Amino acid sequence: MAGSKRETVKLGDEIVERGPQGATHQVASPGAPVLTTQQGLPVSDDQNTQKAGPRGPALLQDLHFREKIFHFDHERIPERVVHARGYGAHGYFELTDSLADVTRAKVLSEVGKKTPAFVRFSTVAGSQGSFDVARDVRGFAVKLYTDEGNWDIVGNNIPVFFIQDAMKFPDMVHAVKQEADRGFPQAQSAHDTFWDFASLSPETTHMLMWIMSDRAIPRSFRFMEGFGVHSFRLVTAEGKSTYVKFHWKPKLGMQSVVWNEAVKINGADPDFHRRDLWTAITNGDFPEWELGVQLFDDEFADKFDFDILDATKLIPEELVPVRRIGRLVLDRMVDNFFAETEQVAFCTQNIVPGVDFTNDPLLQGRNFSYLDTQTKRLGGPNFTHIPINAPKCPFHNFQQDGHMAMHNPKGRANYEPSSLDRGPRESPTAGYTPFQEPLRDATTRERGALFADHYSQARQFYISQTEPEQTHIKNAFVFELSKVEVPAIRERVVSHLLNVDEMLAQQVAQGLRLEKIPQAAPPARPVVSTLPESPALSIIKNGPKSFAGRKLGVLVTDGTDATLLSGLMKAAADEGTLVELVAPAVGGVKTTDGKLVPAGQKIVGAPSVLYDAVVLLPSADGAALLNDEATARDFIADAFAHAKFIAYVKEARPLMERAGVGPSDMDAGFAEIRAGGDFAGFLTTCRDVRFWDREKRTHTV
Ligand code: HDE
Repeated sequence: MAGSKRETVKLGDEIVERGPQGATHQVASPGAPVLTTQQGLPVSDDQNTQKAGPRGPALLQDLHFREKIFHFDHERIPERVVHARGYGAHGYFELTDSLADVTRAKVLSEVGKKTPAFVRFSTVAGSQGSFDVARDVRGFAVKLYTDEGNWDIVGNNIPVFFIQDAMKFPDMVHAVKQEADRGFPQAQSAHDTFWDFASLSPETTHMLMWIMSDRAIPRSFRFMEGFGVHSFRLVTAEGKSTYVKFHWKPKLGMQSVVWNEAVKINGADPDFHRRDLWTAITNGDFPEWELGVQLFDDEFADKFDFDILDATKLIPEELVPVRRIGRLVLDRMVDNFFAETEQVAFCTQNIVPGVDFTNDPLLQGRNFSYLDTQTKRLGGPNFTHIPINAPKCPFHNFQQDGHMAMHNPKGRANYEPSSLDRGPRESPTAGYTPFQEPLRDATTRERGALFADHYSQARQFYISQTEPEQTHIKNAFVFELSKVEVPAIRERVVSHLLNVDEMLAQQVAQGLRLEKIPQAAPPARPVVSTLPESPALSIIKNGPKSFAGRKLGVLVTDGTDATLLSGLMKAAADEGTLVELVAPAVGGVKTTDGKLVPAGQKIVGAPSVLYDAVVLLPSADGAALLNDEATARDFIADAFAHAKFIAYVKEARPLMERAGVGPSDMDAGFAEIRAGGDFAGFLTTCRDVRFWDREKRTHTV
């Protein structure tokens, strides 16, 4: 047959097989599998359709072609209506402190037990193909495959939410997604419909403060906290309930990017967060979080200034400390993105005996939504048969049939009670029983009275931030509202901010150049302005203790000092910092010892926004060569503008000046490296992540 004729040819340094049509293949290793159709029929030619003659029309009888294209045509499933863009990884949860006194859940009682876990991080508003560093909430969904069934903590990286009642979720999501008529903007809240909805819904105010803060532009999934958000219950075998809020605390501390960086990262590497997680896990640098719980009882709930059922409120850690009870480690990437990350189906109603819900009206709405949406998204009720969704403990029931049923009950009796087969039976002792909460009120659509306080905790969040963080919040409001076309919407937002912090409101008004400050929105409940600062709410106050897990971008050229470079590599390895060499060509540079050192990136594809700090190690000639390379100048100018720590050799100074960074700009964020240079000292400085003082000089409008 013509299609099967092969010859061997040389391609570069490799010997490959070439078919008559020119396509080349690696030489098949002995025993390599034969390509087949889905029915197992061996395929003779995967390059050409059957035709009536070499130039003739294609034939419908080509079953291999038909099957291949038919399958391709059906590859897509609906993307998630929210949280469409996400990235998942496997790992385990290990309990370090037992909660057996407050819950019968085995996963929270047996210290040392490792429970398999799958985690999916996501942005909310963007489509599946949008960029990673959108200003947005991040989903932080954890599936624990416990011995008592799957327990999903479907949380976010922000502990509060936009709305209080699930009834408003479709409105809120419609408003933030691309506008209905024009189909843009993608993955952004900076547009009229979002701010229109938000400014007409004062309950969003607290969450607005969070998403205008740097929490919404994390440096990486590895550097963010996670929260269960709602108040849940832990319940003992005797039926005693304790309220609980779940927290995930990143071992690496928190870190975010700055907004101007985010804008540029999204162009330079739309997969910035995915790549970060992939690289860390495949390098064996496994990210880790501690599971923390805030436990409280009805007495605390009754005395608390806010309703614990209101998901727009949090419980300050200073009031109820977070008790660390276990660790979550992500140590394995998926084998197949679609099979696992895309098909994983989280559901708030997946709980285990000993964990239970509260009457939070957002949570109760979610309990309906997730199962419903999975049925549509994954095509039927048997999505639990997909391996990523199936429990890892034994499971038995009489649910049957439906599309793609993979686990089918055996035997005659597919029902119970039955006397014919000895099938599975319910267990009053092992089984889940809902917490027995007395119901007392008449049916209503009212919300609890305390739900009406929309500003007090927003204010508390704002006053708990450091100065640079407050500036970023102000700038974010100004940026977002400057994209809003309708002036009345901008004013409405300022009218709410006046109830949060007058100075903030004034600064935002000034940034927008509002002609006059509007009146404060009338609060539905008096604002409690005495809530104290809560240091736990600031990222900078909870930053890293080392520069581990961060990435240095090192600019090198031919003639880079080999001793300095190896000193840097050693210091970075000691600190646990990743190093990427950025060079004029990806093939690398010849250092002073004559060796060719391969580079990680060519300068044009590696702006400094991709790194946490930079080192400029060119030779004098190399620096001169880069003098007229705009991307090299941007590399330095951006590192400076983004308040990064910068180490340099004296040979780099002319290039730095060319980039607009002259001697008068050199602040304490710069370190000159001399012969035998002290990179360890520089990396210790980098633990502070940025030299924030510089921002006042680089962002003045
Ligand atoms: Fe979700 N949410 N949500 N959500 N949510 C979904 O479920 C919904 C809310 C969260 O990686 C959907 O499988 C309603 C709060 C995460 O697969 C959908 C309400 C929090 C993910 C849905 C909320 C979340 C989702 C879309 C208001 C933080 C991604 C696809 C009552 C505590 C999970 C899907 C993943 C996904 C509904 C509010 C977190 C439509 C109705 C609050 C992390 O079912």
